[in-house]
Amino acid sequence: MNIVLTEIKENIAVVTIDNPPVNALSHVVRSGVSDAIQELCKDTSVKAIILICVGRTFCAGADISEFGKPPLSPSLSNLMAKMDQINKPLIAAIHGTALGGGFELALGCHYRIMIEGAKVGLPEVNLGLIPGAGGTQRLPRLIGVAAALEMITSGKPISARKAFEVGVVDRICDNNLLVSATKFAKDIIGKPFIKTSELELLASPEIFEEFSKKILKRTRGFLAPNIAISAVRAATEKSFVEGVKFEQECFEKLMKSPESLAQRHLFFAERLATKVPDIGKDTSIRKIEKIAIVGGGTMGCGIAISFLTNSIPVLVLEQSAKTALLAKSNIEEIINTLFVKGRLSENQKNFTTENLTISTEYSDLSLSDLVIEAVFEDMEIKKQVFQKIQKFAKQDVVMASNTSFLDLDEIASTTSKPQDVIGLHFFSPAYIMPLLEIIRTKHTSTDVLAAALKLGKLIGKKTVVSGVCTGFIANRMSSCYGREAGLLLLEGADPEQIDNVLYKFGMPMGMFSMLDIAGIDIGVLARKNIPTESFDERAFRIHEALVASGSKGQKTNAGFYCYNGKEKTLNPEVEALTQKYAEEYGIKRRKITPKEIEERCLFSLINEGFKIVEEGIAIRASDVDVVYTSAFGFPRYKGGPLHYAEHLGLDYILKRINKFAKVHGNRWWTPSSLLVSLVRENK
Ligand code: T1G
Repeated sequence: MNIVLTEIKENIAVVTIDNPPVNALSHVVRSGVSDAIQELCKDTSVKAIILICVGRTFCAGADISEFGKPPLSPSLSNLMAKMDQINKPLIAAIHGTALGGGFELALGCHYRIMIEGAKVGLPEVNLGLIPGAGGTQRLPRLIGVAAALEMITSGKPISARKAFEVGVVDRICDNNLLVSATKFAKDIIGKPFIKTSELELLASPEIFEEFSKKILKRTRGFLAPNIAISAVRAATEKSFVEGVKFEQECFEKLMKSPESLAQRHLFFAERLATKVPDIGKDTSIRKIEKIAIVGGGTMGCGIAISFLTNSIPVLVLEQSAKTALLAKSNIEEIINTLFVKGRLSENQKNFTTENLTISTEYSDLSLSDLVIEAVFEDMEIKKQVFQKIQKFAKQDVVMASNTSFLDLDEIASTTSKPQDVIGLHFFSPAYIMPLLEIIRTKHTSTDVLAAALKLGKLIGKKTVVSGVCTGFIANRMSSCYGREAGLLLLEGADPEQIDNVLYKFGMPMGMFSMLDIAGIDIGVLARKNIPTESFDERAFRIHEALVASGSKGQKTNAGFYCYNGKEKTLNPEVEALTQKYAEEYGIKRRKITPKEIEERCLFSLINEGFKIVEEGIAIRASDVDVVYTSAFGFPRYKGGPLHYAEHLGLDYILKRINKFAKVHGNRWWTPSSLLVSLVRENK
């Protein structure tokens, strides 16, 4: 199979790239295209060259699997420099998603033609990089500095229509891409063409300072976006050649940065997480087309929206006409808000109203392939719901629970078909949070698990498979992090000090601010359903006392903080409660350093993550990183708790855990045996 094939017809050359799965610009592709262009330049019969790909997409970027390995010539930059010398028009014919180096390859051509529905983008910042093949120099020359800064620092692709509007694409065509590109070539043969690199570019220096301020919040802690700004600025202050040189220097520095290593780790980790050892390409997949959700509360409505906005019809079952109506209006209100914010298309909005069915009759579940219960987090209630689902749904219905920590093996054992039971743990709000924990019970059959993985991808979720334990992966780890924060409160830190340390580390917000937003009562209620020995009740006494006094968080204008409009101040109740319970538990309060706060919260998280892997609850360590970055916003530029542990040094982590064990006891600080063995192996 030729990865790069050249054909010449009627003095138009077509260079076709065929490098599945995404036509990544691997060394073989770069060499093939370079050689092809060299030959075609010499062939005077060739009047135009079309660059096109087969398969699902135009080149989707440099080959990320080559990163960190010795570079192989020609580099993408060498190829782009060669293309810049071409003496005949080069046309990029784009379908699918031309991203990163793929889009840069297209920018290095003189013309671009795109299929309607295709996308182009420079997502390098998602990998902790900046475009490294001239993108920061060519894109602003084509679409202007402001639009280029937005595209490059957001990493978000744009549609063919938008690309045509901003002038980075010359023509949009129907699905006959090669036919359209050939016709376009004939239209431009003989006409003068200009190189992107020769386009003039001017901009005031202020635009860069203002833009850097504008993106400060959303890029906090990330290196690449601001370096991208400096590379685009270089395009306005240096010659093209010097600008490309500056871009390359920045790119190479970022390539070696811990931030990029962390973000590239997550790129592959998120794809690896969908690979389950006993689910192969030939594993049968249970058919799931008709989906029903029992429970139209916050979670049920959020889950319904996740399906509806991905063109999957949903039936929502509620207990009464009143609650059914409420569920319907909640869903419609959220859909409308998303639409007004531009987060949904007109089609998605219309699809939802036309494909949401609300019912109060269990008999309406008779045609459902999948029924997800999203009722109150109470074991008995869930068991009753599963009994009713079995009674009214069809024989091979898949029964899923959205429980966030209850024992799914126990729930499955109450059904006559435990092999058809699975957990689909969405995070609230379900239509926004990217993670879907798929809980595999000891009975879940492979065709059901395969169907859940397929469904997760279909609705754009990052899926991670978890075994059954209290809290599965996400909440089990979060409870350790929360425990240490609660104990530190009793030991002398205050909520603000703890929150500031965690925010400075890179978490989206501190533990107590997060509890106030989510509602302190959620955790208090959850702990009533789990064995008391599975958590340290001292760490949550203040939470319980606050909830008992009505301070449940932002929704009651008081929790760990008091909220008065935009003003947020420490709740004085907390200090009094802290004193009271510290005394009750005989805890001598002391000054606590930011380092201790950070290490106790994060190392407890890391230790639990290693335990989750060693127990086989998570299939692999990188799955834990996917969970914690997607569910709780662990900074992506640190790669997730276990990647971060590797970066810090496992021996250091173990040493500190042993120290905490000495001071605070072994109950919560027994080091994971996997961690211990990894340290021993690394010695
Ligand atoms: N290199 C190598 N492998 C890649 C790849 C890439 N760029 N992109 C995807 N794959 C693999 C992926 O690991 C998976 O492998 C399979 O393809 C399908 O991917 C110089 C330096 C294109 C939108 O960041 O966003 O260019 O698991 O499951 O959901 O400036 O892949 O099957 O073995 O994601 O249909 C810039 C990254 C690189 C694009 C398709 N480009 N890729 O999504 O499939 S840096 C990117 C994606 C760069 C230049 C810089 C998506 C996709 P496996 P998938 P998908």
